[in-house]
Amino acid sequence: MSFMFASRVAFRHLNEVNKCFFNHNLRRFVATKPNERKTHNLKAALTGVAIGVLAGGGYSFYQKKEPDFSANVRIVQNNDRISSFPKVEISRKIVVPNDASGLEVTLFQYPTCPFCCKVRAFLDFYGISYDVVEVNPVLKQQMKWTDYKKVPIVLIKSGNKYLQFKDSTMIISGLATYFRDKHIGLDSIQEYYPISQDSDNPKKIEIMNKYFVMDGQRTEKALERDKDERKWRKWADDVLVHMLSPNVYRTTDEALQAFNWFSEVGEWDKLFSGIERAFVIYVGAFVMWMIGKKLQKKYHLKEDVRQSLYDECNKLMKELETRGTPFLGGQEPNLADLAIYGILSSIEGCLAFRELLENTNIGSWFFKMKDAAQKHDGQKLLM
Ligand SMILES: N[C@@H](CCC(=O)N[C@@H](CS)C(=O)NCC(=O)O)C(=O)O
Repeated sequence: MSFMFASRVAFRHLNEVNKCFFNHNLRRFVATKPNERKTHNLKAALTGVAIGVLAGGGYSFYQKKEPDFSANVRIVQNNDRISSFPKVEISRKIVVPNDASGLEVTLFQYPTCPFCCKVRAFLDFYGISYDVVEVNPVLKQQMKWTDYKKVPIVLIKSGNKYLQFKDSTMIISGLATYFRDKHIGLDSIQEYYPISQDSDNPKKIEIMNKYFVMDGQRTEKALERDKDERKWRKWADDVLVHMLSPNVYRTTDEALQAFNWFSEVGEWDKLFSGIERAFVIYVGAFVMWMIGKKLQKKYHLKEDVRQSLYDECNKLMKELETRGTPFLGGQEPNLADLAIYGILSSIEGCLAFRELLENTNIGSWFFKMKDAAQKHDGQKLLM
């Protein structure tokens, strides 16, 4: 394995989705199919990557310019649907008694991906039963049926077909729209969320209106509430989420601890052989520690990255104090509470989270949210 290849793999692909703690493109380190994996490939990869990483050759990717998305955009109808359920194994079923949604939902996810945690927070709070398909983060065989290459993705049964809801925010807004007004009909939900696609790079898509929950008959007051809810949902996606990687990977020890936790929660012992798992954990932790430093600069976090995380969480606490309500939604959590809770829950097993609890009051809100989600408190709102 050449130096260039190793450094490209280690850095460019790890950076691709830098918001996620573990960038799942480490798959290229491992042979293409489980039964084709060969130890010598792994050794070669390990050596090559180690050299690439240590020499720092992969840093070139940071100089790459982000493609200018708005330059050449076309709007396409969001009507992704498939006629039969893909041939994938359901990893587990979350069955909620008295599920009032009437929906058949399947969530394709990585367990510690913050965007997947957001969707789970929503589904759990509203007491929606769903099937989970754990996607192998390296081989991604479970995603072969779709052109969308990210998780979460949700399939919803509608008649004799399945609708694809892509992007955590759209999944939540789409379902919330449906619950607000079931007359809209499941099949029509996607129409509210057209896709803007970069003509030069069709894989680069953005879902329009994704923060909007649709409903034609909103009162003035409700419209104001919706606006506030969107503001905090956007804050969760655009600000809070960027606090995570630099904090979770603050030191090499923390990065290693985080990767061990991902391995435990993601049951990597079932996905990888012992040596592969150790490889992914050690190399991944090291690379993400380096990327965490870059992200700290990119998002202008303080020298002490913990402080930036505390500052952002304190903004939420201050807002709740000013409002005098337990949640941003008032007496009940709204979509903003659920998004923030979901994102933070993705680091619950990390030192950064424990220290966040010790240094801010966010725990009082966070555990109320956890309780509400676990007890499916939102179920009554659907009845
Ligand atoms: N905007 C998307 C972001 C989703 C995302 O970036 N997911 C990451 C995992 S955290 C992913 O699937 N990356 C591609 C990969 O792992 O190959 C959302 O909110 O759902």
